[in-house]
Amino acid sequence: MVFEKLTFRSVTVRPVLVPLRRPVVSKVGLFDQWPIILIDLATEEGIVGRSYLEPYLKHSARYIVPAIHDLADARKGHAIRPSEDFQNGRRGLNLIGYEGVSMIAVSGLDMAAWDALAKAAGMPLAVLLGGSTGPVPAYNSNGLWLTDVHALGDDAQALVAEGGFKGLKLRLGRDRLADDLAAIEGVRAAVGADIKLMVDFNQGLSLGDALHRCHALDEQGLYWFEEPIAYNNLAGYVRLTRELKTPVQLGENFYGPRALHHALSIGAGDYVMPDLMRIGGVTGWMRASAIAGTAGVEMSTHLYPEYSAHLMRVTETAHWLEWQDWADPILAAPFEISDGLLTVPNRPGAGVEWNEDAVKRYRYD
Ligand code: SMN
Ligand code: MG
Repeated sequence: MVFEKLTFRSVTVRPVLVPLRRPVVSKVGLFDQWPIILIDLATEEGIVGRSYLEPYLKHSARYIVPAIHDLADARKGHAIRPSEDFQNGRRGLNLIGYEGVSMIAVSGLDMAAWDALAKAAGMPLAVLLGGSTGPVPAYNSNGLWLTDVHALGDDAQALVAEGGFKGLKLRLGRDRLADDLAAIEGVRAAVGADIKLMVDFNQGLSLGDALHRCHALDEQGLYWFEEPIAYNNLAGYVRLTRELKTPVQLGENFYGPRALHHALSIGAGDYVMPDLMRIGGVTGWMRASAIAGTAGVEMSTHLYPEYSAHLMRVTETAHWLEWQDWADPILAAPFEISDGLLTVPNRPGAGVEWNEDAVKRYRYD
C-alpha cells in the first residue's frame, strides 16, 4: 500500500516501572527500578508509531506525560512531518525553555513519528534513513556501579559473557583515589587488558577534584573519561580536554544539536554521546551527527539501544553503542547481542513493540 501521508490521530502515553537486574548505584542516583514512558502514536491510516523515554525519576512522569499530550493536541489531524514538527514543537514550547521537559516531549514524539513513517514505508528505520540493517559495535553498560570494589571482577566477567562484549563501562569517582584504582585493577584482573574500559564519573567531581583524579588515572589506559564534572561547565571541559591524554567524553546531557555544536566549537571534549531523549529524537540525532561527522568527532550513543542502533548505521563517525537491557522486560522482541555486536533487526520501523502483559504488570500512574 502507498501512503501519501500519515495523519496524526492520537497518542497513548503509559509510564511503567521495570525491575533492574543490577541496581544503579551512581552519582546521578540510586535506582533499583527504572521508569520508562511508553508512547504509542496512532495515525488515521492505521499505522502506530512507538517510542519510549527513560526519565530516570519515577515522579517526572507527572510533568513529562502532560507535556507530550500538549504537543500531541496541537498536532491532531495534521500530517506527520518530523522535520517540520521538530521546529514547530520547539517553537511552541520555547516559552518554557528549549531544554529540559520541552525537548524531552519533542524527542519522544519525534521518535514515534519516525517509527510510524518507517513502518508505513515497510522498511527498518536504518533503511528509511538511507542505510542498512546489520551489526553495531556495543559495550556493556549494565553494571560496574559504585559498589563494593571486591565484587567488580565477578560482575565484569558476567558482563563480558552476556554478549561477547569487547568493552565495558565502569563508574568511578569514589572518595579515595585508591578505591578507583582498586576498581580498575579488579576489573582488569578479571577480564584482561584487551577489554576496553569506558569510565563514567557521572558529573560527580568538582573541576579541581577532576584535575587531580583524571591526571592520576591518565596512565591507566582507560578508553574514555566520561562526564568528570557538571555537564554545563563547558569551560571546565575545555580545560580537561586540553590537559588529559585520555579522551574526554560528554554529550548525554546535550539538549538539542546546537548544544553539541557549541561544545565542539570550543573544544569541550574529544568524543560525544548524545541521548535521544535530550538531543531531539531521530531528527535531533541526524542534525547532531552531521555536525559531529563534519567535525570528525566520533559519536557514541546513550541509552535507547534499539533506536540508537538504527541511527548508528547512518552516522558518519559512529563509534560505540551503549548497551543496556533495561527496556527488555517490556519489549515483545528484545534485540540480539552477540560477539559484542547489537544487530539491527530486519523489521519495519525501529523494531520495537510492547509485551502488553509486561506493560500491565509494570504500569504506574
Ligand atoms: C547512566 C545512565 C543511566 C543511569 C545512570 C547512569 C550513565 C551512562 O550516565 O552513561 O550510562
Ligand atoms: Mg554517562
